[in-house]
Amino acid sequence: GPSTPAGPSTPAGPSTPADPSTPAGPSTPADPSTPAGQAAPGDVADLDGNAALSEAGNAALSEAGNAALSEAGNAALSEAGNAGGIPAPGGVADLGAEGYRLDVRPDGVRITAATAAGLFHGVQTLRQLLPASVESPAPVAERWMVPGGMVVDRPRFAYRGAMLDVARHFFAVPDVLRVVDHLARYKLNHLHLHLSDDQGWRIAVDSWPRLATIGGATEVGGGPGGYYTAADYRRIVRYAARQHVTVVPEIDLPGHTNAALTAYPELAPDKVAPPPYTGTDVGFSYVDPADERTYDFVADVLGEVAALTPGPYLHIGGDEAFKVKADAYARFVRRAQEIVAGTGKTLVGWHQIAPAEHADGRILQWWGTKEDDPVIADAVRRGARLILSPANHTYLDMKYAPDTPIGHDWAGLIDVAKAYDWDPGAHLADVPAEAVLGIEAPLWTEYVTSLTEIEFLLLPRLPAVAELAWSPRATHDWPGFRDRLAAHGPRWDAAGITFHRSPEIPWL
Ligand code: TNX
Repeated sequence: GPSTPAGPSTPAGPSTPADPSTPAGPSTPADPSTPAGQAAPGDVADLDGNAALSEAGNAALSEAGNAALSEAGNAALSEAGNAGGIPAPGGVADLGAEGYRLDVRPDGVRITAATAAGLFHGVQTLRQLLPASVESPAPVAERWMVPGGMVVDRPRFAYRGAMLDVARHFFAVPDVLRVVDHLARYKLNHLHLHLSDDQGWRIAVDSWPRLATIGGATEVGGGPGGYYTAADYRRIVRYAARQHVTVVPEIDLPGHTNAALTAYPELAPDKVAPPPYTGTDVGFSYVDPADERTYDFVADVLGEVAALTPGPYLHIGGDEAFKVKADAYARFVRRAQEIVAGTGKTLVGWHQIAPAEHADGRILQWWGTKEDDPVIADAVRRGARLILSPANHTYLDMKYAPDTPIGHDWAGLIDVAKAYDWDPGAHLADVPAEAVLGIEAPLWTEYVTSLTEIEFLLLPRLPAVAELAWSPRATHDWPGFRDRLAAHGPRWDAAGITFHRSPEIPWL
């Protein structure tokens, strides 16, 4: 209720090694109960050497939590340990599908959740309450002290994501897994993979094999490119699932298809294979919307990708098909929507598909830079839901500042304050907050060639995106966020993670 104490350890003070995703505070309707035994402000739990998570009666949940925690550091965790005398809390129903309750008392730590995802998120918060040295890949001799208190926390939005463009430059599986780690750390739960574009096709398709073998052999700048086999892709999906991250595959249609056309010229409007493309222009290519073979291709590809994908979403792109006339484009999108419906997946498309006929359950990913878009508002009235990726706030390929060595600036410069300074629930005129499924920060990679560069652009902006996606509006507070974020520099340093030392942040 409104009078619920957020807890003495609510990670909000500059002295707390805190979660940039502010846990839900006094305004949250989520707190199931006022805890019977509240720890006093000076309390700590000392987890030295024998920390373990246990959840009475649910081995699967405690296993998930322990796996997450054991990755965090050097202590040997065992199921035998216990969270001491902390009383079992009341019900977990109000914690929802992803919420958790974290109790830290002198005799131990308890994380309570209704689901494995909730427990996992609770462990991420606990991890941030531990000293920065736990992030070191090498064992460290240090006592693990956690500030005492109680946190009840659950997300504002169900969809919290980031996108990696593996088409402009190809990134091998280990790089993608590392990006998953970064998402999970900040309680983001979707990784959108942009799997095809003019410069490369990145996923093996049995029924159209040359897409990968020929279409995958290029990238921006003329490098060797690459593609994921089905086994590679499954490995990414499985790894992500263990961290409660859902992979959202995108096959960009009908534009951004030059790589596919080099492999299968019958899909091209003039039936001639174009040369491979290694530049950075957009909007010049498209599959022939007037040829039935195009729809066979779309059905085969989307069918195979759907079959590889346990998650609910299938993204069909739809952006920047500048050379396709509006009516042909709308007919193409309608057929693609029908094909996706046939796979049983929920369709996501860039917001350019909005004018095409509505399809049940469809989700538009909005990447505009204004705060008023009548075409989108109209699509929402017809039943579409939105993933918000405002390019001037969430595009991680934008430069931080004029002197940032890599990145675009067409949507403006995005420093951390700019990334943090918007409200997903009230961003678009005439779009109610209920239509917003969540937010996503895309990283396009025309100018990004390595994991180091990915991390440089992700961090420290990704935690800003994560806090907007997770925390209630009532806790939105730039000075507080800035100070909490500062404590993450030493954590990234300890973990060997590259980040941009944004001058706005008072790094510790
Ligand atoms: C626009 S945003 C694109 C991409 C580019 C990006 C660069 C969108 C759906 N399309 O093709 O990579 O700008 O910022």
